[in-house]
Amino acid sequence: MLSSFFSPKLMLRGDSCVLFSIADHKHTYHQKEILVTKHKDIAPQKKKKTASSFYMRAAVTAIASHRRLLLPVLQSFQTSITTNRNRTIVRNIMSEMDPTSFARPRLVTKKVLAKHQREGDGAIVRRCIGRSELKSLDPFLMMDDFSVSPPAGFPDHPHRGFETVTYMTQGGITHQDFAGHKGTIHTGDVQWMTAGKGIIHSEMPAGEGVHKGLQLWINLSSQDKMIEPRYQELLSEDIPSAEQDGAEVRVIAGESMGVRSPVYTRTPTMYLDFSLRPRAQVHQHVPESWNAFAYIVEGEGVFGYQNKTPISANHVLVLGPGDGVSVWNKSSKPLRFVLIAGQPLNEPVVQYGPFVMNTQAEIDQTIEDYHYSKNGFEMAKHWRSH
Ligand code: FJE
Ligand code: FE
Repeated sequence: MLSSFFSPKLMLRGDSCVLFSIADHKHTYHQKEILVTKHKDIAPQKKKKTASSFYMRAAVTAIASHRRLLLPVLQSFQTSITTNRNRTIVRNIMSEMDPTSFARPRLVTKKVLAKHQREGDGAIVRRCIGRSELKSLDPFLMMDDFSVSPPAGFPDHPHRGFETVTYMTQGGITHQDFAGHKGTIHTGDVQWMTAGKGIIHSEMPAGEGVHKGLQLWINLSSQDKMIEPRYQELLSEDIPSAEQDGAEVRVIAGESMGVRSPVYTRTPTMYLDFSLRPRAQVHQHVPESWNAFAYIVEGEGVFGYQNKTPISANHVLVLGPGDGVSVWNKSSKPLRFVLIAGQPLNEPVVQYGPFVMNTQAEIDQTIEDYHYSKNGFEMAKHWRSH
C-alpha cells in the first residue's frame, strides 16, 4: 500500500533514520534504513503543511540517493494506484527526482566564507583553502581569490614541491622568473606552473587598476617534488568550453560536457569554471575517490540537493563523498563558480611557506638549497626581477 510510504510510524525510526517500504499488489520495495543527513530534514518544522506533503518531502530527501532504484517502482505505482491524490503525490516525487542526477550525489559537508586578508606586498586575498577552518584538502594546499592594484603585488619569492595554477578573472598579471621566463596572463588565461625542484619569480599587476584571479596550489607526490620546473599556459581562447541549457563550462583541467582540457595534470586534477544563467542546472561527474570543493565567484547557487538553501558568493564548499555534484541557479542573476577536484596523495605534508615537502629534513634541505642557490635554485645567484 502506498499509504505506508507516508506513514509516520514507518517513516521515523530512531533519531535520524527513515524506514519506509513501498508495496502494491505487484511490487514490494523495502528500504530498511536510510540515513537522513540532518535530523531537521524530517523534523515537523512545517506544521502548516499537510502531513502527507511533509512526509513526501522527507521521503524525497531520503530517497534521493536511491533514485535509480526507486524510479521504476514509482513509475509502476503511478499506473497501478487507485486514488488520484496518491497518483499526484507519486508524480510530484518523480518530478523532484532528476533522472540525470547521481546515484550518490555529493553534498556540502563544510561551508566557509572567505573574508578579505592581506598577503604578499599589499595584495588582498580571500583565502579559500589554507585557512584555519580549512587547512588543506589533499592534494590542494591553498587557494586564494586575489585582488591587486599597483604598487601592490607578489614580488620575488620561491616555490618548491608543488604546482601553482593562476586563473585570471579580471585584468592581468605579469610574471618573471629566474630562468628568464616571463609574460602576462590576462582575463580568462591560465598559467599552470609546476614549480618542482624550484622556481623563483615575481607576480605583479599588469598596469593600473584592479587585477583579479584565482591562484590554486596543488601538491606534488614525493616522486614529482624535485622534477624540472615546467609551465603550461593556456590563452582564454584556447580553453575548451561547452554549453548545455544555460549552463556554460570552461574546462581548465579534466573533462566536462564532452570537452577536454589539453593541460597535463601531474597530480590528477579537475578544474571547471561554470556559469549558470537563471534557472539553469548542471550535473557534473566527479571521480568517487577524489576530494572536491567549489568556490562561488558570483551570484548564488543551490548545491547537492534541490531543496537546499542557496549559498552566496565567496563561500567555499567542501563536497562530501559521492559520484557527482548537482548545482541549480534558482536566482534571477548569473551564478559563477569553480569546481575543483583532485586525487588525494595521502602522503605526509610539511610546509614552510612556499616550500612543501614530505619531511622536516627535506624542508631543512630546501632552506639550505635556497640560501646557497643550489639543487634547483642555482639561477637565483645573480637574479632580481625588474
Ligand atoms: C607566497 C606570500 C604570498 N597568494 N595569489 C607567501 F603572497 C605568496 C604568493 C601568493 C600569490 C600570488 C598570486 Cl599571483 C596570487 C597568491 C599568495 O605569491 F607564495 C608566499 N609563500
Ligand atoms: Fe608565486
